Amino acid sequence: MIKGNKHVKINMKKQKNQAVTIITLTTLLSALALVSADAAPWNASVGAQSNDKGFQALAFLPNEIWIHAGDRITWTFDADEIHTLTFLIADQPRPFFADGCPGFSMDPATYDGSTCVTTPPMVRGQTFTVIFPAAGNFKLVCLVHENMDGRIHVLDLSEPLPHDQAFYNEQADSQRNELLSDARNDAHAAHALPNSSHGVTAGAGEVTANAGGSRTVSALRFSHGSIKISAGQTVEWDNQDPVTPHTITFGPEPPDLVDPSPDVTVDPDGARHAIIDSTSDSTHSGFIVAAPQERFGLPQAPLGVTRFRVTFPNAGTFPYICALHDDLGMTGTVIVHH
Ligand SMILES: [Cu+2]
Repeated sequence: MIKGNKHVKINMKKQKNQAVTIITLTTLLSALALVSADAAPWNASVGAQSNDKGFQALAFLPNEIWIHAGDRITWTFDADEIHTLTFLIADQPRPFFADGCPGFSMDPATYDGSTCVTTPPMVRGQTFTVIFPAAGNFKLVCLVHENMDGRIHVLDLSEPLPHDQAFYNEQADSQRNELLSDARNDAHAAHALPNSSHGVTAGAGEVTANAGGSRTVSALRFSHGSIKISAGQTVEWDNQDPVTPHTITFGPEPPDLVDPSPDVTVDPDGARHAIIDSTSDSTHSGFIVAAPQERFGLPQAPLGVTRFRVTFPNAGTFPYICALHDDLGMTGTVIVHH
């Protein structure tokens, strides 16, 4: 803007007869300068994790921001767990994250409530900017995680903003610390309650809320990195997380992660059960996950399958993974003695 004004002043000296036009131009430039100084760039982040990636905060940090119409917010992704940054339109059914809105928005995107905006799944280090030209209150969601949302209040320029960027940085820091320490506590409290004496908890977590929306924390670890049993015994995995699915997968990952492999049977109490005879056997639990949350006016959700059992008739060392989170370190071993 300084350069522009200088240029305008030089023009003024050279062409006095166009002074009126130039004064108008100068006024316009000053007005633009005011608007652009006002159209503040804001910053926030998406997700957070512990150093070993085992504890994940599935949250927008912070998840409630007040800005002016014309402002933009740049979100920085901060986790190896995938997230999307998504603004749906009213009444739009939640799409599958890999499909987008459908499709994915260009960076920077503009959102005023009339057209859906979404990123593809993104991870640590990536950024995405959204410009908000019109006043309104907008819900921000992650298409990967159902209990991860926030809200952006876009106010007219005449309205004062309640907070500055330093406030939001502080909010993000304290919410990050709170959520990750919740995840740590959940993991420590999550002692498997098996129906056999050999229980492993496959994931723990909780959904929490503040005035901005829902946040989820997840401990993406098996409670016992390795468990020792005797031949003929059964190990039972239980998922204590309210929303995050996990799998117990011996051998190669099947193409279909949701459903159990054909060898898996169902026990009378609904738990899935497999038998692994040798270290070359493979089996896949399918998603072990809590039932979805109930909503008024909808049919009640079916019971989720939250337990998986494997019987080991023979001795050996049997490594396994969670096919969804092995890249974040969710792996384990069953050691079977004679
Ligand atoms: Cu998992």
